[in-house]
Amino acid sequence: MSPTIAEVRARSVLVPLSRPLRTASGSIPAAPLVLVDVRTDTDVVGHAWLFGYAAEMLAPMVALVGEITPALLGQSVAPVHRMRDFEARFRLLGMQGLLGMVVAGIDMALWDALGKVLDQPVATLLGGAPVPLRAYDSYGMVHPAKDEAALRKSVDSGFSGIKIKVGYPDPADDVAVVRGVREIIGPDVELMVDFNQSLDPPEACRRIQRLEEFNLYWVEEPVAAEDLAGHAQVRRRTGARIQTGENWWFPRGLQAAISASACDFAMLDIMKIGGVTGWMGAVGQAEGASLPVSSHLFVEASAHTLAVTPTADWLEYLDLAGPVLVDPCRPVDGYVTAAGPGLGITWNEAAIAEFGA
Ligand code: SMN
Ligand code: MG
Repeated sequence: MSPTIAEVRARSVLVPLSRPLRTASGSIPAAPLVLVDVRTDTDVVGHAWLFGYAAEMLAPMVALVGEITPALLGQSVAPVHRMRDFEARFRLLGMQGLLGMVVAGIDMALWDALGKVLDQPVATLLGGAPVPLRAYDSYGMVHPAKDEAALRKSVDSGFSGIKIKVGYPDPADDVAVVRGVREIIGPDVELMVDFNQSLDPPEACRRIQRLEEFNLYWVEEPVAAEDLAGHAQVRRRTGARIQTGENWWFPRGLQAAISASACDFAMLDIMKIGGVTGWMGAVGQAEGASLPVSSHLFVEASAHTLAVTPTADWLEYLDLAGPVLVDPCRPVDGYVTAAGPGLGITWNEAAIAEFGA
């Protein structure tokens, strides 16, 4: 008899960041997270967390969990079936935005609960197993001189990739910062840059051409996430390897980008792509299109799904939830390995009380 859902609850926290998170499209002073718990009829509790991007999103996300979950009570802890139910229930509205995020959080918490019931990591439930995944250390906008020690520490700790955010008001600053970081990390560490949707296609082409000498591994979100034609235009005109996807909603978001030839890589955000279930619906499309897949944020959950992704490329190491977790997922020699059972998420209740929002 499979366990059933007895209770779903959500709480919100504002978690301090280990490093400032400044992007060309805004800064994030602290991580606004929604913590989702799904308790089963056998009193196993599945956990997941969601990134709200802005503190003012926390209350509506918590309220949304409360509004949409009564219909789940008594249903089986079968995340794929529950996702089908959500898809049918919200067909007219469409699942994106805060609703998409909350549905994904419930999905992740259900997978965590299932793993805990079966005492298996989610990667194992998915037919694989936790494996070491190469990770890149992900920074915001940096100042090479001020951040040199941190950058050197990242490389010395084993990271074989570093990502920085660019898109300064003055294009010359992009060049100066990328040059400075390349000089610090050396020629053998992969360097990715992320414009965070800050440019229009002509400006993106101009700026990318000025960065050609630095052997970038990828150029991420040069234009607005939803401007797939713009991404394709920049990719065609510059020859740069374009990364995008952190803002795709559910697997069809990936499908649209593939149809538009928008990118060379796919970056799946396990919240916006629809949780573990959504991620697994996307990876076959990525494989069919020969798109290397990297994760976006969500270190703990992504380490499970990336482990069973046929075209797995990089795990993004940017820790958001660590302060509210017992035993957060930490990189070892530049690699991250998923922990279990479930997604390996256990709350640090004292920290949650401290950071409650
Ligand atoms: C990013 C965006 C928003 C919050 C954190 C990080 C960034 C990334 O686009 O790719 O890490
Ligand atoms: Mg990004």
